[in-house]
Amino acid sequence: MKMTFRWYGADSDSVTLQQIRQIPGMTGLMGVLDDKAAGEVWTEEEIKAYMDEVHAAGLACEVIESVNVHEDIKMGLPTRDQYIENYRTTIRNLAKYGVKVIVYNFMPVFDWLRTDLARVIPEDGSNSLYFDEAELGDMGPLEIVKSTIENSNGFTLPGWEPKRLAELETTLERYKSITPEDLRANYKYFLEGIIPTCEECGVVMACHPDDPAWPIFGLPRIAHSQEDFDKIVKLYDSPCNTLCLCTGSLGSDPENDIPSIIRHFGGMGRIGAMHVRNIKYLGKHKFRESAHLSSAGDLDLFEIMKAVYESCPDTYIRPDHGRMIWGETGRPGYGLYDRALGATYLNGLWEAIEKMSR
Ligand code: DNO
Repeated sequence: MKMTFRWYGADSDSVTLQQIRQIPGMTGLMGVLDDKAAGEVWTEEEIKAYMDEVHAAGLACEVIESVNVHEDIKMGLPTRDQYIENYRTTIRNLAKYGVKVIVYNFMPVFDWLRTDLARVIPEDGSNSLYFDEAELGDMGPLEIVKSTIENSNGFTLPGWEPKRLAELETTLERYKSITPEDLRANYKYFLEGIIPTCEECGVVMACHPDDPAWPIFGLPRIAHSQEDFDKIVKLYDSPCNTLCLCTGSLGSDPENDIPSIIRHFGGMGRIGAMHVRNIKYLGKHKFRESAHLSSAGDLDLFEIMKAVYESCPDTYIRPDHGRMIWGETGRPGYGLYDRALGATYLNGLWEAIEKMSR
């Protein structure tokens, strides 16, 4: 298991590389070029500048996240071929700088979605990301986007780039005639376009699950259960077509048995990366993100790490979103302290599992 940390770049992260380097056991990053819009080529110069900075700080960066897929690809528009070509160029460019895994998603319009970015946890006064479907209904898509941007402390959030959101209304309208089957067919077309390139240059694609793990605003969503991912891995049968197993996204639906899903896809060699965090269920389609510790939420992190150990021990892991604690402010979900505690806890579980398995 390689422990990593998400970092948005010196200009758009409240956390520094030096701080990340000092987290025990931290080997590298899941990096991102935060200002790239979906569909744009990530140029060699941009990638090199990011990598040089990361390497100079003594960290590796073999995983890149959020190479976002243009909506025209998801909607199957004729303009998709150009965007797929751009995606191929980005894959080649990233491979030249040592990238082995690309984490992306195939969610229409929205990446992850929450109704509150800083819900106070009454027990200890910290705050975390929170979701309540009832609040979502009251707000509607435009309002939720507006409030997400307004409450993100000035940081852009993954998948919420302003350029993409400017056309929100038109895009939502267009999706009305797209069924989950259409979306899957468009996904297949995309994979047929890019996986041969991945095979050529040794890069694995890892699809992030829908977050939360059910359809929202009537949009088609096809990546939130074992059954969904069974279909996805079959859309293009290649070891380069994998999933990024995000415990908190899949885990937002209590029906998803995370350790068993890890064993299922890990055993097939189809887990390219993992995001590990915990969730506290508060009712149907209502949850908040908790500290990583098993007893703080409803997921069993020991069982999760054990399943990783047994079925995909070499995967990349990052502690996922953290709460805001000790007065820290920053990008919601992406402060330093609680994610560092999360990494330390996961490393502790790992050491115990490893030694007990000898
Ligand atoms: C949320 C992240 C996601 C993830 C993307 C990958 O915090 O886990 O935004 O990076 O879905 O495309």
